[in-house]
Amino acid sequence: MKKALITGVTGQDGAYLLQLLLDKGYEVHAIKRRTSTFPTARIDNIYQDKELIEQRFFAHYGDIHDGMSLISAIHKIEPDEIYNLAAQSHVRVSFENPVATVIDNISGTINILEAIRQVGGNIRFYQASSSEMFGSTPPPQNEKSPFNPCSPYACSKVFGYYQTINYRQSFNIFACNGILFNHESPLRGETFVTRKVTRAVGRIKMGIQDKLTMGNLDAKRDWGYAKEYVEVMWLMLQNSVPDDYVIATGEMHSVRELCDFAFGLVGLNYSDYVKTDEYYYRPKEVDCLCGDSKKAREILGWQPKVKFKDLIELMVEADLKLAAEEKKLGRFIAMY
Ligand code: G4F
Repeated sequence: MKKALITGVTGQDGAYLLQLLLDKGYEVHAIKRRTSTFPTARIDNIYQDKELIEQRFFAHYGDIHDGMSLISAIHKIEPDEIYNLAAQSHVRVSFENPVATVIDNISGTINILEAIRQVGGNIRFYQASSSEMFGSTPPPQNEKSPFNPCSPYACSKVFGYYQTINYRQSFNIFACNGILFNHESPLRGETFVTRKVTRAVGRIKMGIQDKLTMGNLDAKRDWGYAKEYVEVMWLMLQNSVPDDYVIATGEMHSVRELCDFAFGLVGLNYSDYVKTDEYYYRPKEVDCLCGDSKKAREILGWQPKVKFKDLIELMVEADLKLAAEEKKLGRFIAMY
């Protein structure tokens, strides 16, 4: 049975990847930080499955900042594959907490790579790199496009990207970068733009929210479905050679179009509800991201099936149900 180790398992991508690997018959291990409340909402379905938690899913206390704990976890688990998904991933927050963001994102990557080097063996490594690294480089962006990072988050991701390549070249480690463009789902954190909008659409439609306060409506992004994007993380590690891949849909839409389409799905006009506030603007914006994932299509045989409209539809549908549930429970506190 193949064994995988995931950092960041409680995030959106971690939850989908965990499910994917379990479905493929893997034994999956995760590094978990101690917290006083449970951060496991996205993977509670796994915890409810007695067979899985006794035999195929194991969470170990550890910390990506603590290289020793990683080395001992890797010694004990002997994973075939490691997926590094742990990060402070919110771009605007990275301007407020630049040092913590950079430390989190850089030290996790270097500690895992160094642990792999020290433990030895044939462990394959996936690094969650980001389209934010392209920053102000105009679209379409592919593996050959220059990086022009525009935030502390993006700068930290550029470091992780090069560190991954450096360990591949220096120590022959099977290490890959997935340069993922924005990827969303009903599991997306509620402060990222798609989910913020679809949550508001659900709650406004159910009468438990009245306004939505947003930042820059003119920014454009290439939004794909997170559940499909974790499949390509796995595919990268199954290939015969390690490499770096852009993962994207190749479609670009503005935040304004997102609002228009999402509110329109429930028969509302977004301009009646959406207002903007400087608070949500970034000191430096990434205006347009749209990826060219030809290399992944040709080499890994991956291509996205769910595009912008289907994605927003499935998110609005899920968030309408959630808002109906909240209404039933009497949870009328206005968000945002
Ligand atoms: O949803 P966002 O916060 O995502 P962003 O900054 O593009 O980054 C996300 O995708 C990257 C690529 O996969 C990841 F690396 C990163 O970790 C993260 O997951 O914002 C998207 C756009 C931005 O241009 C932002 O300025 O939406 C604009 N926006 C407008 N109003 C807003 C808002 N973003 C947020 N979060 N909240 C707003 O009210």
